Amino acid sequence: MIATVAPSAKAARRVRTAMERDGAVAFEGLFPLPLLRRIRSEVLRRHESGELRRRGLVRDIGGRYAAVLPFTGPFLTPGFYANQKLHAMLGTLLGPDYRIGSLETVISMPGSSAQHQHIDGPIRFDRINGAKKEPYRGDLSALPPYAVTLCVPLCDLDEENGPTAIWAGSHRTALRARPPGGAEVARRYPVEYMAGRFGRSFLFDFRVFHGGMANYSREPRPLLMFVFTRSWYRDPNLADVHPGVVISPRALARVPERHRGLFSLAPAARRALWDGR
Ligand SMILES: O=C(O)CCC(=O)C(=O)O
Ligand SMILES: [Fe+2]
Repeated sequence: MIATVAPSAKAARRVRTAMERDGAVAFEGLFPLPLLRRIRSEVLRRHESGELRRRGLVRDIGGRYAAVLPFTGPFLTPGFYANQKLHAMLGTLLGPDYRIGSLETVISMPGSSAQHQHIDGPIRFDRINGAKKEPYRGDLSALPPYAVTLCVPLCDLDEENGPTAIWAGSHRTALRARPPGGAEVARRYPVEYMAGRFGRSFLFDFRVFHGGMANYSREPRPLLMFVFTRSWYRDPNLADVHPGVVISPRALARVPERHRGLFSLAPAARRALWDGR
């Protein structure tokens, strides 16, 4: 069963063990509820105005949509983006120079169907040999994580509005020479539905097989997806959009210097080499 951990700097080792075993770990009370309520209002306001939908990312959705969120308002609280308990744990998973890969929301609309089982981003070392694709045959299954997502549901989650299903332990097969199909994953790994009260969150490895369940309720089901990566990893889901990390130069200047490296993928953090290009 996927472990639930009371987050703290001391829990870092338990989190690493759980992530190695299951590719996922759940937290109670990582963020204070008043902060999460402010975040929920901000996300719902942007959803209801239609601006998120207009900026939606294209991917398999089954009636849900994903959109990049800007770091404004409640997202600029250091207790959110540089949450101490979270960051003690991220360092043990991703090494010291990890950064924010993106901040997204996934809104599953009433009537949305179950999402197909998928992983968010494998690394592949396939090569072309003549007309054939040749996979890398070495065993990469023990590689440490290169990207993880902190999933923060912005409501209570149950079978009715659709928790995220995770096939615990399946992250270890994603980098096989031939990744397994859906049937093999379902046969070999126990599925867990990450239901729970508002305030519970969970971290999952980019390689773990997962998918959102159907929303049978009458309300939209908003999730935050806060992605952290090693410095060299680029999220393939953002290959066609710019920017993946949205923060204004003014807001970035107010981020304490010790946290600024987290935002190094944002255009505001980068030196322009050629004007206007
Ligand atoms: O909607 C969910 O529960 C999961 C969404 C997801 O995994 C994705 O959009 O990549
Ligand atoms: Fe996903």
